[in-house]
Amino acid sequence: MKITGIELRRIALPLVAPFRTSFGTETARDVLLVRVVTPEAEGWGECVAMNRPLYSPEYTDGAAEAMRRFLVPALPAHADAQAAGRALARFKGHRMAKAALETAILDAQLRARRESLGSYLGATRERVPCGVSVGIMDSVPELLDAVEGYVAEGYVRIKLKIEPGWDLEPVRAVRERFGPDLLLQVDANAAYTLADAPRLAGLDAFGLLLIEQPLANDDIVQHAALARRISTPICLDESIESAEHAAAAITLGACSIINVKPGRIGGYLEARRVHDLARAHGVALWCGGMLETGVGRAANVALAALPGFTLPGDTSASRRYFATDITPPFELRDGHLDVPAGPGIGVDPVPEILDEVTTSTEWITR
Ligand code: NPQ
Ligand code: MG
Repeated sequence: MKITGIELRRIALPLVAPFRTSFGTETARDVLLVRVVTPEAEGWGECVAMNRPLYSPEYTDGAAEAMRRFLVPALPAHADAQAAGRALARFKGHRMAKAALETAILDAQLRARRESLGSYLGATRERVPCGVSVGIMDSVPELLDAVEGYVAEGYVRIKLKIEPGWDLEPVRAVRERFGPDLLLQVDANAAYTLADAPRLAGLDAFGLLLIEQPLANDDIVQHAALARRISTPICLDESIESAEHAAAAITLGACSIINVKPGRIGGYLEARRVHDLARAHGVALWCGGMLETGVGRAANVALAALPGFTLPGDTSASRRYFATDITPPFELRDGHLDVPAGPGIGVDPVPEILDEVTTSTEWITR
């Protein structure tokens, strides 16, 4: 496939409400989109980097710079997603930047041959059950109201963001209010250390599905030690940046569940590798979220339809985050989202909406 042009586009989308995690409070999403133009079709990719390196070392301006300076110039004139992935592999890190570029190429390639991303990846379902991630709040009553709203919308699983000072009390309150059948899990975004093991063991009483990334990004070994001291299953997010990391974490006993975010691990091809590996080892998977627009959300929903994704993901409806999405909105029906069936990622940005939220555009040449 000949790549005739690559456009970077920055958009700004306000969030419907501030989203607070242990690493900070976000009120808007500053997103970098990649559009790949070929003679047969166009393809879209969304870079999931935040505009500050609070979740991982990548950030939006850095991803754009990596693309324009190193990644795009390294692409062969003719490339499919596999060849692009190989050409980018010599550059260390920058997985979110690589993922966005590779996904745009994959989207163009699949649109050209009229195959859906779900079909290409090996999806076995037409719709996926959805969970929702609930931010840290100022008070427990406020949290209970938020959870009640999401349960009423149909979300089949609730994830509470936690941090030291906001953990046992909110979890106990939600468990008491919504009962033992609510699928409930927590995400610390790396806010604890192994010295907090006694406090984290206090969560064992609440029947949680899992605790996500309690310790630091590079603490895979310490997660294995923690796993021996608590009974809540450990799920890794930030720590897993590749299939190799997943293999190491599984071997060490650092996690029994993995949150797969294609952006964090360098793309959908690597996500399929993690899927196959984890499935072979009996490690459960679910698809995470990075407050994606419809472009990134569409691709995540396709991935979440693979057979190894046995837990509900953070693949929430568009309105969880945005009053107006740049694609037709993803809407929850009976707690599920439909997997797009059209070619490629199966959705297109609405030109008028896209133009309205665009803050800059730039063509990069090879
Ligand atoms: C997680 N996501 O699983 C992340 C973290 C996260 C849905 O909980 C802007 C951009 C704000 C990306 C906040 C969810 C974000 C972000 C949180 C990612 O750890
Ligand atoms: Mg997480």
